Amino acid sequence: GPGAPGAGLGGGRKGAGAAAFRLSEKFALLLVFSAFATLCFGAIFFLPDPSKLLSGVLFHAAPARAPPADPRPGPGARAQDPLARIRENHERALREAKDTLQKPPEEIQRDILRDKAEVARDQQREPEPEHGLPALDFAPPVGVENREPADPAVAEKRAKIAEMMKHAWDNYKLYAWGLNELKPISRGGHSSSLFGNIKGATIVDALDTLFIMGMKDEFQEAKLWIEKNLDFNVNAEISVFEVNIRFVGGLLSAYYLSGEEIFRKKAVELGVKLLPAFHTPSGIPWALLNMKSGIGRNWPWASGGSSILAEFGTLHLEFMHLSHLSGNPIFAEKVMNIRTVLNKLKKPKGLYPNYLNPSSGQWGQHHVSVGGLGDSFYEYLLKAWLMSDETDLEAKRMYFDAVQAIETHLIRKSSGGLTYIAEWKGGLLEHKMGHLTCFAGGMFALGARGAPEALAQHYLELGAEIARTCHESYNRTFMKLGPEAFRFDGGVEAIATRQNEKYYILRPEVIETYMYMWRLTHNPKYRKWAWEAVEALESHCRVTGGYSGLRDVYLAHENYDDVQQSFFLAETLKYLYLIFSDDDLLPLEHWIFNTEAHLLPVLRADKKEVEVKEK
Ligand code: DMJ
Repeated sequence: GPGAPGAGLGGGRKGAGAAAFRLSEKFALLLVFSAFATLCFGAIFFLPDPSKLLSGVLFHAAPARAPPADPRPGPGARAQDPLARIRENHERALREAKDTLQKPPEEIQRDILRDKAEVARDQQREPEPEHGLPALDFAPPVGVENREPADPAVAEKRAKIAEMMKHAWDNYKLYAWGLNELKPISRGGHSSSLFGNIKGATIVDALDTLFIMGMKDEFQEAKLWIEKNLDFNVNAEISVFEVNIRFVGGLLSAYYLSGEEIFRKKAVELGVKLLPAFHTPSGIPWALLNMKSGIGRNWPWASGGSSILAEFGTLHLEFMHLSHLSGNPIFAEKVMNIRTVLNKLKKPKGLYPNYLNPSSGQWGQHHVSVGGLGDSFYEYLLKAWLMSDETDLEAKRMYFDAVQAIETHLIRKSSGGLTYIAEWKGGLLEHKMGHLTCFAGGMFALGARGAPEALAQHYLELGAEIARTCHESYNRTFMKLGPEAFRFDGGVEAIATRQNEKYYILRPEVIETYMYMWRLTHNPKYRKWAWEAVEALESHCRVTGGYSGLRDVYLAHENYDDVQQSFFLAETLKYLYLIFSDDDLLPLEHWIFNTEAHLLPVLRADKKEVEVKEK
């Protein structure tokens, strides 16, 4: 009733008590209203997206490169604590709403019209997927003759790796043909939401490895499947990054090796289907795209609706080739615009944060990583320069500037003498290195070619040190295969301390670094380490139905994850094969490996259709 709150506020004075009563009533109503408003905000921002619930991807949506959740309190704790996260997001939503409201209505209207006009302009220039392609003289590929290594011991090892490929392929064919990946224990198909309803990831990812290993019949059956079944008209959301590196990359590579038109046609057709991902105010593409509707969005977990550096920064090589093969500059323009946006932004301490908001064109959270969420962005800067026949000087400058900042702020040496690359969380270092980060050894060594003479040796040595650290991460496990992430704190070095970081999913990065180090130094230890990995894969990952990942590499018994990842055939086995081949198979001066180990030839300066110039 009306008496109680008034008595509490107004003491004994009757008139004042009544006024206070009305006031407090208003106050209580206000409280109820704001609680209700908070709940609504909570519902808008934190209830799961119903489209995901329907497609059943809610619990599988993390991209291959997303680091596992960090349960520790400390620097990362704010993001982990659900209440803190709710508060943070709520405040951000209010800030954004306020920003918009502060604009005069004409300005808001102008912004909307400008965005719409830009999108419409883009759409008009986008080719129809079924458009014909210009005739192109196919240049025979360099360095694909499959000669036996001169040393019989090496030849024997190489033959063993080809046999591993056959085992992986035959079982995929037997139990999961046409589906994305194989479940080697349950012997069936495995599908990942990363590819939406696109099918056949293993077939497309394996194409060039089959070709290089001389598995001609298998290559032919893969080609036939692609001709008849590979279909991109799917009404489902895909990861633009994953589809680009595996499908576009795999098809381009197969074309450049075999000259078969079907691969060029399919690659360009898919490239066109990916173009709507760039329909954002800044031109920084969405992470996720519905291939049918052309509607894009970002991962719901990514800082304030941001796109991810390693995702939008890993389109460049493939898109430059799409322009080259289609004669349409639109693909190259899209990725060059990403550069323009990046070059306009101020970088904290010269570092590139992992998150960039495609609407505002501004950085999200200041987290920096050479592993998950950042990695292949740096790789593609270096390779863009190499692939342009060393003419893309802007990419070269961006690469070396970034590496310099990484060396200053992220690279450290442990007390035991192991060099590692830590993660940067807004200025605080997390002394953890991911398996994914291990690719950087090869990248530093490959980059030595472009460094000033005084630094070339330094980069080669840095590559060697990272290779040694990553080898240690393998050597300090029971299975002799490396964990997903390892730490340099709490008294350990190169060891995983958290249960959710102890798994190995047949990843290639450590072997990839051995491959570059072998090619660039010919130090026999890299072949020795690669062979240790082959033996470990054979002892612990090989099963009757193919190859499986492991849930804990520190245990004495195998606990299989029951997935044969498509990158095991695209990358892990290809890099192993190259380590035991002579250098004239796929010489590094002629071929660039995309981040899924697919082969793209250097675009010779005199033959290029799309010119890339320093701004
Ligand atoms: C692959 O898809 C690629 O190597 C990508 O760059 C990272 N993740 C996997 C392998 O670990």
